[in-house]
Amino acid sequence: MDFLYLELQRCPTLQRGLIPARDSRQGRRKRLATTAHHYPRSVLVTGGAGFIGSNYLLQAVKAHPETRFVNLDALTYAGQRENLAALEAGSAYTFVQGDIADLDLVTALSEEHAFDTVLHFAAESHVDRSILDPLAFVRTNVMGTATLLECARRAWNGRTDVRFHHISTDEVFGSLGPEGLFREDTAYDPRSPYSASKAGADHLVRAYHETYGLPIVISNASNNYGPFQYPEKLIPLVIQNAVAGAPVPVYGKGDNVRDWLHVGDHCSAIDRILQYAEPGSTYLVGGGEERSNLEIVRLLLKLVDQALDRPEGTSLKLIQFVTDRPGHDFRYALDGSKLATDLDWTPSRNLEEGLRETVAWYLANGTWMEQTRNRSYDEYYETQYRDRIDNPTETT
Ligand code: NAD
Ligand code: TDX
Repeated sequence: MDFLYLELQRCPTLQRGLIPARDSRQGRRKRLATTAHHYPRSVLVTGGAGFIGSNYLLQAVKAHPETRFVNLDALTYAGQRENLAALEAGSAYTFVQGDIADLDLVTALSEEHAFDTVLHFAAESHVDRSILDPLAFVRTNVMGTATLLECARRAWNGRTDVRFHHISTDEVFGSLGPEGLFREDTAYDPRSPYSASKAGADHLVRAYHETYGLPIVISNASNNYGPFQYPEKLIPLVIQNAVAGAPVPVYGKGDNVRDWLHVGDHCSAIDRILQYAEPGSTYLVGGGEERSNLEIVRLLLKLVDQALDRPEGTSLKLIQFVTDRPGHDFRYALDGSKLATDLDWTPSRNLEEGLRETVAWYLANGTWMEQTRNRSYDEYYETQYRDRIDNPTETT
């Protein structure tokens, strides 16, 4: 069973039989340009208390009722165990607080649970923090990934019925100009400590495949948005500042471009890749929704105003152009055709609808935001933004 099954269960159009569920699924399987099929039974999920990991586990535990999931998460500022409270009562899900760079812990967990799958989300994930404190990124993203790989190599000892799936980012490819797309064979050219550390992790994952034959897959995704994203990232930051009537900081001129992917789509792509990608392969996962930062910010402000019944345009005055991010990558954009052709996967969410739902989620989950906005967030915000906001570069 995969996430498509869940989509079919909740989609009235499909339930009414316009696209028969069974036929659709069988048809998809026939079209896949792969002979691989890995069905996970015992999965080590790392970083499952973070944004994407939480969304993945909430879907996967339902979609794979016969699979057991162990979530190893250090609960850094970005991890919230409460996201997954609903899963803790069941026997299919276990939470372990710990560090992926702790070889003894990871070894003990793999002996206890006999994992056949590692789904590796855990990372330091915010570019701005990597500029403030790069070594934390090298430690978790490079050393942590190396530790997991080494543990998997020792535990699996040449087995082929296993998978190590690294969740990576399009940022490893660097910065595009106004034209062109990243492809799976684009040369790596990371430009921030975050993207360099993710590139280092990708290289190690591939090295374990080439050298030891470890059955790995890598997916490099574009910018995600949706529920449970820590408010340091652009979209939740804009929503919360707009709700509070606080300045909305836009780096530089706001003309940098990102390709936005709904986290639910990303999770369904991960599920497809994990099960059907050939060992050793890489897939790019994009949302096909390129926008400049200024376009995204304006759209979000409109959606917040609508959700709060404010007169149209009320929040636009909150936009404040501030000092740019050093080394700010200009544009990310992906060619998703390999994933579409080989594994019959394309994103399903429209950006404006996805953002409207996301705004509604944050407005309905104020307590989550309060819990997440702990002291460390306020300290971080002060360090990252105080000078910028006190010294705007221009105003709208
Ligand atoms: P996040 O920052 O929201 O969550 C990271 C999680 O990892 C947190 O729960 C944290 O507690 C945990 N963690 C951090 N260090 C750890 C350690 N040493 N040991 C164990 N757990 C640790 O990140 P996210 O946005 O959910 O991203 C998940 C993965 O997806 C990352 O690898 C990231 O590089 C990748 N990615 C993210 C995006 C995006 O737009 N957010 C896009 C592409 C790829
Ligand atoms: O306050 C802000 N103002 C602003 O203009 C913030 C936080 C961001 N920005 C800009 C910088 C980027 O061009 O918005 C864009 C998006 O910024 P982030 O949300 O920080 O994402 P980005 O740096 O693009 O990286 C994200 O996508 C790829 C994730 O954080 C990474 O984990 C992922 O790998």
